[in-house]
Amino acid sequence: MDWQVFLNPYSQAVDELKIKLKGVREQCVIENRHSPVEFVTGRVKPIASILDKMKRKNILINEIEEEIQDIAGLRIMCQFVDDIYAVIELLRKRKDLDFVEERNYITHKKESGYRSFHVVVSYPVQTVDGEKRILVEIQIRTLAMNFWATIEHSLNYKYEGAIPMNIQDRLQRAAEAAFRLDEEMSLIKGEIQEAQKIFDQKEKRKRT
Ligand code: 0O2
Ligand code: 0O2
Repeated sequence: MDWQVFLNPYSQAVDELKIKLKGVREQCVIENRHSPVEFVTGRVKPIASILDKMKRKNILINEIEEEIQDIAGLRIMCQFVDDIYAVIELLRKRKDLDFVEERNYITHKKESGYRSFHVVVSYPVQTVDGEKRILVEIQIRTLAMNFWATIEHSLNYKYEGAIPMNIQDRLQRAAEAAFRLDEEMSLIKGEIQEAQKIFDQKEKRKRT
């Protein structure tokens, strides 16, 4: 298996989608509209993580293209829960990707307390040998969900998946606090957006 050759289209897809999704924010900022996209990150899954997942899920090397859906991964962070659904609608309308699967871990949060909306899309990459469609996982979450998931991910790494009970309890409580934070922010969404519009206009005037 030549990993460099295999992963190249995935890395191309991540780079392209990062630019395209950041473009959504740019357009909104230019047009002085509220952007449902706060920021975008992306990565190609490291080879060691692909091998781990193959082992854990009994996936053969010739099955990874179909069975491992997050070799290319994008993450879209939003300010408000409503923005997540706006982003999903926006993605659904795009002509450069097709939805394959949706996983709503917001209405169905994971046992760990994890919340996010996952969409798996099929994305066409133009290669020297023609078009190649690959699967890309897009995770869409609020800043609060991202904060929680980032911390939980590091703790899982530290404890190699066996987080002590007392810390698990704390994480559960932190997840509930993050949920309440999202709810509180939604209640004053109008106020916040108005303030941000005024701020953005001021910033724009400074630059022109
Ligand atoms: P900017 O100008 O900082 O917004 P790249 O290839 O440069 O696009 P890179 O370095 O591969 O991106 O990093 P990654 O992990 O894909 O994305 C990190 C981006 O997320 C950076 O933006 C960070 O600034 C941004 N980011 C991280 N945390 C926050 C946050 O809490 N709020 C906001 N608004 N942005 C955050 P860039 O691309 O460097 O551009
Ligand atoms: P990375 O690169 O570290 O993010 P799975 O069986 O859980 O591995 P599945 O069912 O194919 O994967 O997909 P799922 O559950 O929709 O998405 C898995 C990804 O969602 C994980 O990727 C995480 O990014 C995120 N995720 C899912 N559950 C949790 C959780 O409890 N805590 C945190 N912090 N993140 C979660 P990986 O594989 O960890 O890769």
